[in-house]
Order: sequence, then structure tokens, then C-alpha cells
Amino acid sequence: MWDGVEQMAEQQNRETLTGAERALGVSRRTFLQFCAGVAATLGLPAGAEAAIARSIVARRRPAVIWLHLSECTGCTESMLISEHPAIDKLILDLVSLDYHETLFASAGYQAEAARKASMAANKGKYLLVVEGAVSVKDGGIYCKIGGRTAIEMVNECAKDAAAVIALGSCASWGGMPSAQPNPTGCVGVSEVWKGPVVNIPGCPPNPYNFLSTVVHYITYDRLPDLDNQGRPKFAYSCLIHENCERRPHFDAGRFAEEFGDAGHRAGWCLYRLGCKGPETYANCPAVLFGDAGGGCWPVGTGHPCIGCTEKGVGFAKPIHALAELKFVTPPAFYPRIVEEQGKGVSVASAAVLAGGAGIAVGASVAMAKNLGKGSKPEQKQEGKPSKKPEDTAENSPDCTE
Ligand code: FSX
Ligand code: SF4
Ligand code: F3S
Repeated sequence: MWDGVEQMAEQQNRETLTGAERALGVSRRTFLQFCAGVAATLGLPAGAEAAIARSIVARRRPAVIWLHLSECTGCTESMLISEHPAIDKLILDLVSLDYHETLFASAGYQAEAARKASMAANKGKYLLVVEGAVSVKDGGIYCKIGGRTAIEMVNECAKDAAAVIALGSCASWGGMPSAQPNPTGCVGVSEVWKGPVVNIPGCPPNPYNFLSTVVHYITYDRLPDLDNQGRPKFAYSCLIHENCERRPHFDAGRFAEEFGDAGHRAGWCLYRLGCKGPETYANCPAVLFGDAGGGCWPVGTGHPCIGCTEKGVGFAKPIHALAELKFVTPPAFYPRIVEEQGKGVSVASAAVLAGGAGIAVGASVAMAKNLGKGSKPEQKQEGKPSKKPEDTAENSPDCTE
């Protein structure tokens, strides 16, 4: 009997892969790699890629209306830059991109007519993707498309959308154009559209976080679970600091002091250069960028994280300012390094060494008290979360336990 079931499953898989080749025009290998990558990004259990593959092949692609407001267009760029040409084709085939100001061949009245026709034909079913912040100062006159303000465009397009996705930090909370003195009054989409908004911050956001959100919608008929800032939990639950490959250096108190010094060249922790990994939630170290292999993320290339996914950090705090330490617990998946001569250079002491007087706040105060107690390597350090509302266990379910 089991032979029969297995044969049926194999037959079903073959049909799915043939369907993918035919419908999407990509090789089976590329398609399977893509589905496995999305399943991993979503944190789904083994085998989920088969369900994802079937849904992508079987279902009608959702129509997408994609607005460009105040921004640099890096979000679209990052989506389309891929080492494997087939992946960007797959991205464009996953959805029916009915309106996209950067990629559209048409312009002017023709483009506006296409937008309106798609919105009418797919009323209540299309996805609205907004890239860029909404400029609201002086009635929104600093960003107009087809003679209409960004405020009007967002409200008109969001009204009949099945879901509104704010792609990038600009659309999520204002991002770079909202940096002080914010001359055009840029804000995030959720400040203008009062319905639900999924925020996928990052400057640019990781394309896999967007794709995985869309694939989740296609596969399960609903959007993924969101955190208290409207971000998909699968991508923004962990602090960067918890998964950073330089973390053993932080724990041991080995810090680059200047760009290009011996510590920097040796790949030591970038905390003292202003790395905001300890207060920024995102999956950058795990998902990486550009399909270009290991180390391909800001900290991997030697630049401190600027906290681009985190409201109030990216484009708000100076790049050189020291990060607030949150949840300074040992990372989950690699062992502590051996401390020198059993002196117990703990996570806490490393933090104090790194920050000096500048971080005598929040969690670090509690941990700093442990310094000098001669804690042994095996002694557990208590990581105490700060009291900020967004800094909850809910926001970091997998990384703080
Ligand atoms: Fe903003 Fe996206 Fe940064 Fe740029 O458009 S998130 S400035 S990468 O492009 O919106
Ligand atoms: Fe990595 Fe930055 Fe944390 Fe250092 S401070 S371990 S570079 S995330
Ligand atoms: Fe942004 Fe920091 Fe990731 S700068 S891309 S959140 S490593």
C-alpha cells in the first residue's frame, strides 16, 4: 500500500515540476531551490517546499499594483539584482505586475489607465506594494504622480486592495527621506492609510522577505504573522546581534576600533564602530543579500549595521553612536569561546569594555554589575531586556530563550 502512496506522491511531484517548467519557464532545479529557500526563510518545517511549489504552479498569480513614492528605487533594484538570471524571472512570474512605474514600458495616461483597469478587474483581490515614503507636508505637494499627491495615490489604491505591503524602510516608517530635518514631511504608509499594513523594512529590504511574504499569501491564503510593528515575524523576530558571525569576538571583548585597523582587518566585532546589530531586528545574517554567498551582508563586508530595519535607529541615530544593548544573552547556536585565563570575560564585561560610559543605560547597567565578580566561564549571565514596549519576548521568540 505504501508503495502505491509513494508512487502517487512522486507522480504529483513530477507533474508539479513539469508545470513549473511550463508555466514559469525556469528549470526544475532553479524552481526547487527557490521553493526550498522560501520555505527556509519562512521557518517552515521540512517538506513545506512541496506545498509551496504546488501552490505557485496551481494558483492564479495575484495582481500587484506597485507605487513608487519618495525613495531611491533601491528596493526594486535589490529585487532584480540576482546572480542567477532565472531567479528574477521567477520573481516577476510569481505575481502579475500590472502597474510598476520603474519597470513599465508605457508611461503617462497609458500607465494610469492600466492601473485603473487592473484595480477594477481585481477589486478586493490585488496586492498593493508601496515603495517609498509618503510626503505629507504642505498637503503632499512634494511628491505627485500624474498630478495627484502620494497621499491620494495611497488612499485610492489601498481602498480595494486585499493587502497593503509597505516595502522598504521609507514605506514602513519614513526611512531615509524622513531623516531630520525631514523637509518634505515624509512618513510611513501606515500614517496615511489607516487599514492594516504589512511592513517589510530594510534599506533596501531583503528581497526574500518580500517574496516569502507573497509566497505565504499564495500558499496559505493569508499573510504571515506580524509583530507589533507590522513586520512579518519570520523575518524580524531576532536581533542581528544574536546571529552575527562576529559575535564570538563581541563575547571575548575583541573590537575593531577604527576602520582599517588590525582588529577590523581580522574581522573583529564592529560594535565600537557604531554597529546597531544589538538593537536591530532582522534576518540579514541568515538570509544574506544578492545570492552571492557567505559574508554578503553589511557586517559581513566590514561595515557596521546602521539599523536600517529599525524605526528610531536607522537614519535617526548617528552611524558612529553606540547601540543600546538588548537581550545580551549568549547566541543559541555556537559555543562560547574560551575566556582568557579563566577571568570570565563575559558578555556583560565585553559590552562594558566596548561601550565605556556611553552605554550605561538599560540592560547594560544590570549586566555591568556583574563585572569584576570573577564570574567563571560556566556561570550563566542574566540578560535583562530593556523596558521599551517593542522590546518584548514576543518580538524575539526564538532568540532570547
Ligand atoms: Fe527607501 Fe526603497 Fe532605501 Fe531606497 O525604494 S528603503 S531609500 S533602498 O529604495 O524605499
Ligand atoms: Fe556583530 Fe555588530 Fe553584534 Fe558585533 S555588535 S557581534 S558586529 S552585530
Ligand atoms: Fe540594514 Fe543592518 Fe541588515 S544596516 S541590511 S539591518 S545588517
